[in-house]
This record gives sequence, structure tokens and C-alpha cells, in this order.
Amino acid sequence: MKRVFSGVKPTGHLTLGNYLGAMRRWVAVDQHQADALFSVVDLHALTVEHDPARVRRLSRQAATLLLAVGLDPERCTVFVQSHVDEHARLSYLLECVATDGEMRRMIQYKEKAVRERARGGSVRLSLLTYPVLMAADILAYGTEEVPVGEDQAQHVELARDVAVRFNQRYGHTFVVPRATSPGMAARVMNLQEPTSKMGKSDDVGPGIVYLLDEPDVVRKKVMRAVTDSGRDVVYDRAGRPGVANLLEILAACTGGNPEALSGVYESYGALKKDTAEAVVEVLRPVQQRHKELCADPGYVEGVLRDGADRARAMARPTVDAAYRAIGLLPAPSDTRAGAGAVVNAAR
Ligand code: AQP
Repeated sequence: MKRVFSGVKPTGHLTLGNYLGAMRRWVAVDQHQADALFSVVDLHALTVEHDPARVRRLSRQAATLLLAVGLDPERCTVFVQSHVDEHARLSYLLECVATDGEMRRMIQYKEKAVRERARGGSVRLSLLTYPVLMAADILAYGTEEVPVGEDQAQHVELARDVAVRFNQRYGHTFVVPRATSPGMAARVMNLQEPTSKMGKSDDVGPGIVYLLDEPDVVRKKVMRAVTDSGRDVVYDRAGRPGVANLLEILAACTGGNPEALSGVYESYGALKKDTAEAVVEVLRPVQQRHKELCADPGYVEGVLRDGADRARAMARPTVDAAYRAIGLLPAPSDTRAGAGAVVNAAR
């Protein structure tokens, strides 16, 4: 069975973009067809100014939502990244393989560094290096596929490059992963700024539909979505980004096709109304299940504990092998099975 890994950052409340671009497919496809791991990647939430209590709260909420959308701990591994030391252990080794130039070319680094400076803050070193941690998240598990939205493609590409380079220099250690993205809604746009991604850490709240928004809030946000000065409903991503975004959201929620749907509507108002109702219906069962899970925090904690145990056991052999391969001596107390054999093989 192929290995799949993906995650969500607790940098804000999870959005419709997270759901349509990634989580929905994890539930419908990946957990059934793969040996899949899904993580709340909390270390990634520390790369920008953060409030520790908020990160803790959002991590718990994200984990609960992963289960609420339908991830089944009997079918896949759900865990919190910081509970498994192997991610940080491997990250340093990969920093010794990745280059400064590669990090500085990352689009998200460039965009977020500008944002941090504009807010009057300094740019944390981890904002530059977190793509390496992300590579470690992926490579530690022998991951073959990384189901992500379009915005993460460059990071998965880096993980591929680092894996190939490491394998060439130090012997075959890592599986080389590839990104997979949903056909539809790979990039849900902000309803108020339809040329920007709907990102959960953005400040523009009215343009972001959160998974836990009440139905009336969803309706209000969708009805106020920025469209454009035209009147006819056409699907043109470049020329009419606001309308195209609504058509894509509607298509993703109803299983339709944005091009075909554009022929159905004669006014923006009708399109918005149907889109709002479609989103409300998609979110309804998620919110219901979230409420139930919140009433049983012990269950969620148990899932995360078991998930971390399973994830650790899966990651450790690969990370240990990487430590040996790159030239580090096994610790004298290291009685983990196979450590000596890997040293000999790599010599
Ligand atoms: N708007 C989106 N459309 C489609 N897919 C999306 N994803 C995120 N936003 C969209 C996908 O959701 C998964 C988890 O995302 P994340 O937690 O890594 O990042 P984010 O939601 O984009 O959060 P931030 O904090 O706002 O991040 P930045 O600022 O880094 O973009 C991923 O598979 C992602 O592709």
C-alpha cells in the first residue's frame, strides 16, 4: 500500500480552502487507498509572531476538525507533529543538504517575510528554513504521495530535490515523494480579494469562510463576495476571478463543473445564493460532528496519543538510517534494532 502524508498548520481557524483543497480528499480517497498519516503540524505555526495559548487552542481545534471531517483513526494515523521528535531530528540533517539559495527562492518565504516586516516585526530564521522541516515531515515516513492544495507544490518539489540529493550523496535512504492535487478547488480564493488565496492566517476575515462559521455568517460572506463590473456569469479565471472563484466553490461543493455551471446562471445574485447554500450544506455535518467531539475531549486525546505512537514507530527507522548514512555514530546506548547493521551498510 502506498504511503501518504499531509498536514494542516494551526495558524488560524481552518477554512473552506483547507477543506476543499485538501482535507476532503484525505477523507474520501487517501485514507481508503493508502497507508495515510495526517498531522497538525504545530511546529510550523511558530515561524511567525504567535501567541502560545492560541497555538495550543488552534492545535486542539484542528485535530478535532480532522476527525470531524471524517478521518477515521482506524483507517489512518492522526497526530500532532511536535509529539513525534523524529520531525525535528531529521530537519537538521536536511538543513545540511538543502541550500540557502533554495530557501530564499520559496514564494511563501518571500510573501510572508514582506508581511512580517510590514507588521513591524522581524523575520524569524524558522520562516526561512521551515520548508526543510516540511521536507522532514514528508521524508521521515517514506511518503510517496503528498495530497496538497496548489500553494504547497513548491514545498513538495523541495522535498523531492532534497531526497534525491541526499540519496545521491549518502546512499539510498529516502523515498522520493510527489504532490497530488485535487482537480477542483486546488486554490480557493479569498472572497474579498479573489486574486489572493483564501489563507487562514490572513487578516481579511470577511473574505474567508471558516469551517466553524455559523450558516448565517457563511451566507453573509458569500453574498458579499467581490465579483466584478460585468453582469453575465462567465467562467474566466484571469478576467473574472471573483465569479470564477464562486463557480469553482459551487462546483466543488456540488460535484459539478464550473464551466457548465456558468451557463446555468443569469445573475451574480443567484450564483451567490446557490453557492452560499451549497457551502452551508457541506459544512453542516462537519459542524455537527465537531460539536459531538468537543463533548468528548478524552476521545480526541486518545486518538492523538495512539497516532503519535504509531507515527513515531513508522518514522524512527528511516530517521535513524539517515543519521547513520550521513556519518553520525550511533549513540553508545542506542540499542534500537538494526542500528549497527545500517552503520555497516553505509560504510
Ligand atoms: N485556499 C486554498 N485552496 C486550496 N487549498 C488550500 N490549502 C490551504 N489553503 C487553500 C491546503 O490546505 C492544506 C493545509 O494548509 P496549511 O495549513 O498548510 O496552510 P494554509 O491554510 O494556507 O494556512 P496559512 O497559515 O494561511 O498558510 P500560508 O500563509 O502559508 O498560506 C494544504 O494542503 C494547503 O495546500
